[in-house]
Amino acid sequence: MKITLFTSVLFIGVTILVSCNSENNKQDVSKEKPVEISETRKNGFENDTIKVILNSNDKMRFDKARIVVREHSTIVLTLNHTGTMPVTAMGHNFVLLAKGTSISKFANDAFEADKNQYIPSNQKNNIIAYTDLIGGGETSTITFQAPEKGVYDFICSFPGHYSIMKGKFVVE
Ligand SMILES: [Cu+2]
Repeated sequence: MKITLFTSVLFIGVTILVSCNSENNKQDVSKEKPVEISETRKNGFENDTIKVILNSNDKMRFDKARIVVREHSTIVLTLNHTGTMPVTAMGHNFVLLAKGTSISKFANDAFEADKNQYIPSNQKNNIIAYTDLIGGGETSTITFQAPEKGVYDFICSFPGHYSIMKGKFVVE
């Protein structure tokens, strides 16, 4: 008697389980949608343009410690120098470094590159993008493609500035 009851319960249980599964399968099929290809995608890149304004000043500061952009977007970055000091005393630039670049090593090499706006030629492979070196009242705008997803460092490579003038460039 006990065995019969157990078998019945088991049978009912299995029946419920099977019917639930078939319900789920039906729902899954009805939820399927055709794959849509966005018209903004061309050659694998989205044509989104992101404008970034980065200000710098006579107090040796950027106004942003973190810049967040989307993968595959085109970045139009404008660096402003809102101060009045000349480029020789308080020059600023924006240098976006490739992953794995040693900031201190880069800055040391940049120190030697006074003839080249403090952009060290031996570190070209470690630079994703950079602006002109500017003084008070000046502006430099650059356009570049966002690198692959990840977190990158940006600095001002003017001698002595990188320890304060640095931030994270995040590609999501
Ligand atoms: Cu600077």
